[in-house]
Amino acid sequence: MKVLLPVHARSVRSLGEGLFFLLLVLGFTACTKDKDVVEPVQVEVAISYPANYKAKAGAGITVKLESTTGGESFTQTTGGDGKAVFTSVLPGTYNATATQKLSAADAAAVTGLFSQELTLNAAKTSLNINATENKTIALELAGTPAGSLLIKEVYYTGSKTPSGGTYFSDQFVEIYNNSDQVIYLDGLCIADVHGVSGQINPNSAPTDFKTDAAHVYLSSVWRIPGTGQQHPLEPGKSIIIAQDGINHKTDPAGNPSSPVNLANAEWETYNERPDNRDTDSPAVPNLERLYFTGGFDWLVPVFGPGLVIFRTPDFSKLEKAVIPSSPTLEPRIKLPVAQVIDTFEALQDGNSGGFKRIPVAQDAGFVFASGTYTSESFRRKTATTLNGRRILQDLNNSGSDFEKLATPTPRGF
Ligand SMILES: [Ca+2]
Ligand SMILES: [Ca+2]
Repeated sequence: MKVLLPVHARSVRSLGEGLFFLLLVLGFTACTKDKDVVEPVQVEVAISYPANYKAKAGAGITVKLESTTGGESFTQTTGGDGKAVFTSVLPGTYNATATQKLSAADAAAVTGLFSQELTLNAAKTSLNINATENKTIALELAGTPAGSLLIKEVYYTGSKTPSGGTYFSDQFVEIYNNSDQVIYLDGLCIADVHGVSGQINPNSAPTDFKTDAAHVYLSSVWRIPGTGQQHPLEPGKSIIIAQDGINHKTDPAGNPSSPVNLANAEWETYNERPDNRDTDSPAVPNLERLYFTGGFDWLVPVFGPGLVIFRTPDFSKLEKAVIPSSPTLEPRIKLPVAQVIDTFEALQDGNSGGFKRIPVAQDAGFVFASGTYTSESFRRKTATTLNGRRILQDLNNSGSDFEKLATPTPRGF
């Protein structure tokens, strides 16, 4: 809208000027209103496979566009050309994801690499979709066979003390045998993945290693000791790894408002230091500390950690990578994704997808808590129960595999 300036406006004071500004404001209001009318756009998502797979395009793959601000969510299936067409998408910020579950036979046919059940994932987060941007989106599906050892529950948020203070020493990770056979845990490693969990500070930036889909970069690494068959884990059973293996509710060094007693944890992360700042609980054996870049204990981000469990033939042979944007910090351990058994990723909030640290093929999504020190915990969903043994869901997607609990349930089942 054009606001015409009366010829005599400059000589007019008070009333005339007031009227002019009124017109100006009305004019702007009208313009803004016109711009608010947004037209849905057509979006085409093309699904492909990695170059080393046998198949090039897959039909019948479910593709999802999900608004990051809640509300709109669209699902489509790919046609024979590997494309899914969404005819009417409201402009906004979306996460685009695709998932394909393959039987052992299909996995062999599609990949030519794996001949066991496989879930392939692809994701692009925080895409700004409008009349000019992201009308065509390319997603590449990839995956690795599901592990039989799984991260079952992660409690990272910490708790509030009775006086409103914050407490984080009660964090724990539970690991579950999802197979039908005994698994020996000797040599199993657990680590937190380098990178911040979201826009926590104005200068928070996604990890420099984000573009390397072939490795995860580890900040601190712990290992279950043993010679090979000293620590069996029965099918359907789990172990707890505690930051501190104490009853956090009753221990004098604990927090009466903590939701957990971890005095019966199988393992704890004891960070031996000259000042003895980390307590060594005599009742709970200590993991081996292979690499450490933390503070006085293995505190994982209360805003949401990236975690991996893995085995590696010789830890000392893993490469150490300097962090490009922080070369003075200790380097991170560069682990090939092929050695990863399972992952968990939590970020600060639903809009933090751009901060993902774990490659999409290993973990297509992420969870988030409603805040720090909320006592909230994340537990893997049960897929089915077979002869009394729970088989937990493992689609290599923390966002869909885990559910948020109001309070942790260490060894709840
Ligand atoms: Ca500790
Ligand atoms: Ca101990």
